[in-house]
Amino acid sequence: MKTTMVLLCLALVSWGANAQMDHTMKGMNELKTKVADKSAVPTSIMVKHSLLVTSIIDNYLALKNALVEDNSKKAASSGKLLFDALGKFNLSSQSESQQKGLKDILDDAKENAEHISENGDKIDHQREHFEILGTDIKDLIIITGADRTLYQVYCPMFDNKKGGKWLSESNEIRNPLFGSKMSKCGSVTLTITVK
Ligand SMILES: [Cu+2]
Repeated sequence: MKTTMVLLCLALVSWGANAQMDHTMKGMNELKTKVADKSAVPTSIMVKHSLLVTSIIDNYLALKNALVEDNSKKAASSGKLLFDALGKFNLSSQSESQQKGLKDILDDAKENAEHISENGDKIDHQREHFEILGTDIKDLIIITGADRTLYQVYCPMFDNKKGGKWLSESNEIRNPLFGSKMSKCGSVTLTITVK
């Protein structure tokens, strides 16, 4: 079963790549080169160094690893710790022009973390909120900076093949959106490095 799922996942990844190729065949050569480059090299961005989000990243990654292990109780307790860490973020440490955007991101992240903490018996529900949370945390660290290298990983199978992303401390794939059901589904789409 596991092997079938992994193969299905791989098949979809290559189907996606083929669809992209078909599209570019009809398009201009310039576009073709662009897409080819994109698929060959994962994009990377560099953010400033900051210790302001250390406990947010720590607890996000603990939550992620609990979901990798299919441990919904641990995910709930990490979700609570993450909720608290998000609440402690000092907005006044940031420039005034960034505070409004940051507040929106933090509010959204807190709501997702709260739902995860309150649904220790519903791992699928936790995973839905966790997927959205990954984008919040990425958006947050692009503004605030980070204290370590992070990888954004994409699995095309999540949510009836709409796909889903998360952040990881490692480029080795361990899938928190499916856990042991499809632990190897995913590929690094973005590397976030620290200046
Ligand atoms: Cu919910």
